[in-house]
Amino acid sequence: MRDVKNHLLFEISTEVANRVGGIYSVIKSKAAITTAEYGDRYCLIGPLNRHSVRTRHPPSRTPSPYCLNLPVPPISPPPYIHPHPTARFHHPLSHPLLPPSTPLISDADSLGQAAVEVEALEPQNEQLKATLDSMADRGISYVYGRWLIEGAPKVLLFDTKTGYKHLDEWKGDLWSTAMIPCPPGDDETNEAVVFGYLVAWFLGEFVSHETSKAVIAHFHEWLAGVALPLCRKRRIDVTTIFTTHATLLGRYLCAGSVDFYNNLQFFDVDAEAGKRGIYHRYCIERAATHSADVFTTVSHITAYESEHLLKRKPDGVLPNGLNVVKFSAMHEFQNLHAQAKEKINDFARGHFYGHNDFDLDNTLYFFTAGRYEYRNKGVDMFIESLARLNHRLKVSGTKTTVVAFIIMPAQTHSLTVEALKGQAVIKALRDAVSVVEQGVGKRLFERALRWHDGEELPTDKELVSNQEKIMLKRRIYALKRNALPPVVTHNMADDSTDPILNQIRRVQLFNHPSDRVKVVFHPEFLNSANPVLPLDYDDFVRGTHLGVFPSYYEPWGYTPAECTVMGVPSITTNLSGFGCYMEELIENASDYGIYIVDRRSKGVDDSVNQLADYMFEFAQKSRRQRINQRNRTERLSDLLDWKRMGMEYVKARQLALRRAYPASFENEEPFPFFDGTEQKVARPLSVPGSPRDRTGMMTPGDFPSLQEGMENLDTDDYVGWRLPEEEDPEEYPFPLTL
Ligand code: G6P
Ligand code: 1S3
Repeated sequence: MRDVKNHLLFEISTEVANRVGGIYSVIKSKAAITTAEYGDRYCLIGPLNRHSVRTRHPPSRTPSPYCLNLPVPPISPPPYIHPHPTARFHHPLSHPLLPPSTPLISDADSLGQAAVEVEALEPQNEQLKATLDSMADRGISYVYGRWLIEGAPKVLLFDTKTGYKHLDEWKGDLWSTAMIPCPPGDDETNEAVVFGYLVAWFLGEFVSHETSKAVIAHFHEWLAGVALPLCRKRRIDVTTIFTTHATLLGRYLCAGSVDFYNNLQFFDVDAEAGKRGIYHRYCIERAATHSADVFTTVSHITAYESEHLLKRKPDGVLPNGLNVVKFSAMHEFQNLHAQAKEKINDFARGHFYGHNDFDLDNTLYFFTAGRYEYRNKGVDMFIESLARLNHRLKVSGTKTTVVAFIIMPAQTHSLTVEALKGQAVIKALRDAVSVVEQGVGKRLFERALRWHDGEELPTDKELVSNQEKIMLKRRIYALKRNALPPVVTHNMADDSTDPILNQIRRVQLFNHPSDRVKVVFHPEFLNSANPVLPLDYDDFVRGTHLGVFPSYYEPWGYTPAECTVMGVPSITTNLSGFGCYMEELIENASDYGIYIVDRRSKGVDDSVNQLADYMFEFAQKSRRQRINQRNRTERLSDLLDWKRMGMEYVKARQLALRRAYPASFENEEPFPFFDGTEQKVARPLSVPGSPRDRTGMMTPGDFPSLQEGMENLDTDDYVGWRLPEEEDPEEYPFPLTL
């Protein structure tokens, strides 16, 4: 009988060491707690992305044959990694496990992709070595090593290209064993098939070598799901978990114009998938769902959706966490806000040059960000609400200005000349002022040295030279501009049909001086090397006042969660997993800077008004109120920490082991998966309480949360979390600039 206590864990996803979207964030941020729990019994498996993986070889030894398992000459890089002219040396300052800096060869930067670093290793585990050797003998290449992130988990990255010679055979096999068709011309599905067959091959061989310990294989999303029906058909002795982070049909249906949530139980799923040309992909997703020992998803709302679209009720919900870094003092994150906001102020000075008729000290920065899914991510609703907010702010006669950023990558050619010019003219003005400052200082100093009793102090006219005045005037004239400040920072590949631009045109938010809401669409992800808005995403978020994410389809939604841990209030919806989770957990979440728009029971117009109300209400807050609210928001971050969320994964794995090896648990107490209820976070002390009925489940599906029922377990690290007592707002140890 296999040892279930010291079981091994493989976690499989196409986003292992491969930045694509939200699943990458899940896997990367969770690595630290999973390696803390499993140590070397944990290994992530993914496909090798040649463009973004940099492989490091410790300099003291010959490059490991387990990096790509090809015969590698002693110093030159493995054959597929092309030395890049800008190959750099990397200093792993933050990683205690790593030896001093070792050379890295990269071709990632030139492609503009996020690079990930893997230190190649030889497997110490005999069974793993035997399995990999056997696959290598049959021509399969891979990288095995440590992913150099917090927790440094082991990773096995298969070079799927080396499996393509079997593609036709494997597609035929998938049809005969699981009745899953694979039409030609779908590269993504081909990739999923090759990866799935490699993983099933690996797991099958591995458990034939490793016969003493139980093995859990945890798969994420349909793209990694092909191996699941294969494990079942081949009776591979592993226990499996499948977590879906969205459903294929859900994403497609919501992006159209259907009333998704009211019709979930009525969709003819096969026909809908067929109409959209994704029937074969849907078959993979559904087969993975039904072949897994344990099926989970990331939120209750997606659980409900999965039950109807994938036809299996999930065994539980595994909400997404974050790796929360706490500051020792509250004011530290407040200071970071002020510093980052100053950088956004610099951008605003340049972008709105010639129209800087609003006071930056009385300006609020709102933003939305994410993948460009216009309707699913609620950008349509955001822009409509901004127009209503603009109207209400104008009518109220306020001096407050809102600058609303939309950060969503689209097809672009380059930054616009206007965007670059804006920053250039401001820089030229700043340089000119600095030259004048130095000149005036020098002259004042000299005059002060020669000053005699009764003599007048020099006047401005004497201190500023004519030449300097001319230079200043020229810089000031350069600030003149006939057109309005642009809405978009880049030249769009398809300006006339872009949905965001068209919506902005429709509501006429053109950055007119009379507008109290200005709009900036930045159709590219942020990074600190950007000449126009030189900030990394995290720093940008810190500098803003409010994140706005009115999604229609959002299984979880990392963007508002990230805002929360950075102490930035945000607006989300009760159609997002995160919004539902917070609503269920916190009484009056808006007191904590989590505003939840009702997109479930209200009509579209009412939801738009509610969003506009929230933004208007926020714009009325004094600076002191904003500071207090940020403190409260930041205090919620422990709620989202993997130390707490990770418990759901622990429970899912327990369930998988119990289902596959019930005999090993015969004498054990039943594991309390679904009983009990979560303790709610009470209102903050400074806000008067109002009773609220919190009974009833949040989705009609009535799904259990694996988190529930943990109250009685002896897991102090994870549960028993209490909101820290609120500080006296009068005694904050930092200046309150009002
Ligand atoms: C932080 C800083 C304060 C600053 C404030 C501005 O709290 O510590 O010094 O006054 O940010 O807040 P605001 O909401 O106006 O950007
Ligand atoms: C999915 O990524 P998305 O943005 O396509 O998975 C994420 C991680 O679970 C989740 O946060 C998001 O809501 C899903 O939609």
